[in-house]
Amino acid sequence: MQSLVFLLALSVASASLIPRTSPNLPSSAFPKFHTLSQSDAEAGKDLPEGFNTSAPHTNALNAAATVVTAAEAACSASPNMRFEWRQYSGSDRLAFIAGIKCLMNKPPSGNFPPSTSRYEDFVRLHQLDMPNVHGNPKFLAWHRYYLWTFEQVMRDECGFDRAWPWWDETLDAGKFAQSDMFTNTAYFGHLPPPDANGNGYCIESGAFAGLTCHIGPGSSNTPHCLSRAVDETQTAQCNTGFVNYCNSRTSYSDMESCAEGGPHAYGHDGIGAVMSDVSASPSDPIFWMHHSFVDHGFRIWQNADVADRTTSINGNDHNGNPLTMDTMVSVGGIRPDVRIGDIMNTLGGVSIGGVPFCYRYTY
Ligand SMILES: [Cu+2]
Repeated sequence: MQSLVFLLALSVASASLIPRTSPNLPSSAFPKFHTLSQSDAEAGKDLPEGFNTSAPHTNALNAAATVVTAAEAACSASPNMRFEWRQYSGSDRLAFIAGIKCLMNKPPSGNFPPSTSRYEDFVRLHQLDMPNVHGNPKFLAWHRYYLWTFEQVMRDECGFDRAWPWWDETLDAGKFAQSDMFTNTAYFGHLPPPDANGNGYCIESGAFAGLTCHIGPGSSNTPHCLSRAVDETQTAQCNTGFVNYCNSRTSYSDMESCAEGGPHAYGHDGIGAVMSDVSASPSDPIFWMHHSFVDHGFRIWQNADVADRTTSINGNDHNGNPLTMDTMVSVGGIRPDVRIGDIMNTLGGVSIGGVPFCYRYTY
């Protein structure tokens, strides 16, 4: 027993002497998101078979679409609000950052090796699901549920009890680095431009200074520092015109293709380095803010025709199978598998593991 105590004391003492062992990987180590320019999108280059103007949505809920369920009525009466960062109070912001740090300091579940924390469970899940949930229309539905699951786990396991934030990137397009999310040292840490070789910098400011990422890059798992390398010409593509253009597409799968390759991909690549890693980008906590923006765009598209666009879907999954409202969406058992039909309406109030799926954006 005594020797065990001695060994523990020795390891604690030596831990503080160990130099930081998380290398700053070059930009080339991070597999970038494939981007689609607005002009190519407007020319329909992402849609080789043409625009799906007839919008043949697979509508499994047609008969029920006009019936407002009790769950939906209850949810609509008092939904959970997602507040834009600028409307989110200083105390809420700090609680949100603390919630992320709490998950980083919690042990992993053991279900997502080689994750080293509860937070990295989510990164590993994303890495494992990468091909299934990117580059096809399942992307928006899966990431909606993934973000919601992250929220629930922060609430359940870290006691987070505030409203959830979202980020209106259109207000920061072309000047992400000036946002106080990055400039205020209480939040996400700075957003530096790349060095002379085009590589990112390890983040040494903010709440996540010195963070080591153990998942990624790509499908590998090599410890590396949380790094960023902003390209504001790319963040400029997260603008209202591009978002509105994508949302002018009437079929779900056409809109999805534009949103994923457009503002979504430019936001990732624009922040750069770890965020530009398609597989393990959730290693950078700003991922959750970026995906709240992507989910917001999806919901705004749905709002233009709520009756149809929350009850139907189209397009094919990664394996070429048509998406329907009964297609299952999985978050690796962190929360129950759900039907796409359960999460298409953010105000549907469908009970998932006893918690209603129920939220709306402040605008
Ligand atoms: Cu993703």
